[in-house]
Amino acid sequence: MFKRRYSAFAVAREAARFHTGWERAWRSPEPKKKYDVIIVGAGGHGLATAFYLGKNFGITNVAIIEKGWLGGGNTGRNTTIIRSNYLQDPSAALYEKARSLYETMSQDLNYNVMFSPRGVIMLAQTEHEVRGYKRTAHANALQGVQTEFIGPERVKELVPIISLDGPRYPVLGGLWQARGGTGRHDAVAWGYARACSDMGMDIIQKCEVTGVRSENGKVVGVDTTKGAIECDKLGIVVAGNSGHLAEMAGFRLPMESVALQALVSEPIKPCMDVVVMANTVHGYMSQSDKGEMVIGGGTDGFNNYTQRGSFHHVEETVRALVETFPMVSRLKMLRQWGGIVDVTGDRSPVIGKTPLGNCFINAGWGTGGFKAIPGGGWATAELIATGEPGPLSAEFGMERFIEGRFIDESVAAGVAH
Ligand code: FAD
Ligand code: PYC
Repeated sequence: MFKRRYSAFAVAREAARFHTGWERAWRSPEPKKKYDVIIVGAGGHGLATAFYLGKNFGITNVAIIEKGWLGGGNTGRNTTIIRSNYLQDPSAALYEKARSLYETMSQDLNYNVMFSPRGVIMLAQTEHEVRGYKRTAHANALQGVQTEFIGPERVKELVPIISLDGPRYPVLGGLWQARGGTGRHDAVAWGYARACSDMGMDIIQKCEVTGVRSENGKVVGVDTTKGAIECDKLGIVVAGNSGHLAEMAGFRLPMESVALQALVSEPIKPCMDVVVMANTVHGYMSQSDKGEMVIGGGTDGFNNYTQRGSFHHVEETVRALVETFPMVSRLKMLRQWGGIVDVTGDRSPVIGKTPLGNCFINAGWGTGGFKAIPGGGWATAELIATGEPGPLSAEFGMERFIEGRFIDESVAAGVAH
């Protein structure tokens, strides 16, 4: 697949010639008149969908159309937590597939995505949470997902900087997934983009889709800021902008768009080598390889498209973190940003058909779709290639909201909701 492989030998060769020989990682072509498949949105899910269309189904006459820069949406704005400790069987299957694909992603894409399975703890700080996480651990055992409920002493062993006796909520234990962790978000987008480009797919950046053209109940193409482009099949993969794209295509979605924000501290010496999520007080934290503490909290309580987030959330999030890790009170915060997430009522995504026969959608990942990128892409590629959902996405169609067949993941969605 890769015309020029990245390797230790390539790094040495380029060092010897002052790095003059590196090629661009992906091409930046002008759009063709027509493609077999157009994917709208070059975030992780759009790029992964295109990648698996090529890799698993040999479909490479594909354009991925992006209004900004690839990975510049939520994929490049998230806090990179990867875990598969969900409750319901369809979710556990989808998120565990994704987690397992992360394990080999650097090799599969020949691109270092810095997957770091350092372990994730979701703290239990009320009796209700203890019961909820024990239930999840039992469900995960049946699903083949490795998690365990651990007591407060083990939490303290794993996270020496934690305070077990918070001023409001003590730490009563936690749901521990040792093979959860983090990855480098930009690298995930860049790795997929390079692989798609090498397969001959066109990634068209700075090109906004402004309309969806249909005839007799089928999509025939899209209008864009670079002109009209025809296609046989359309995939809508635009996260917080899903409602807009659906409106262009003439249907409505059971989703809301809200801002979710994150912040990082100044870099400090290594002090915490696992990811900790404190869902009751609404804060979470991990430490990046650069030493910054990566911090986040809940979503804004109202719908908006600001890609920024409200200021009072910063205060609430830091307060939650100071309760949990008193040392945070001595940290300076370096920068803050936000993304627009697409939230469904049952906190599970939609991967499915739409009222237009050849138009498919991957959306509704809310605050938790980074971890799902390879699995979501895999399932969406199968859906687009065959026209029918495969085993991974069978339960995730939009019709579940009409049939009352919810996949309730409000506990697993956790801190950010
Ligand atoms: P995106 O990456 O947003 O990609 C969609 C793309 O579509 C964008 O690039 C956008 O520009 C493009 N687009 C939109 N409209 C158009 C148009 N009209 N024409 C062309 N292109 C268009 N998830 C986790 O699993 N773990 C976490 O720790 C985590 N933390 C988060 C923290 C924050 C602050 C945020 C905001 C999100 C977090 N998430 C996390 C959620 C995760 O980032 C998203 O669920 C995931 O990135 C969604 O990927 P995507 O490819 O669907 O969307
Ligand atoms: O889904 O694990 C997650 C998450 C953490 C912070 C935001 N989303």
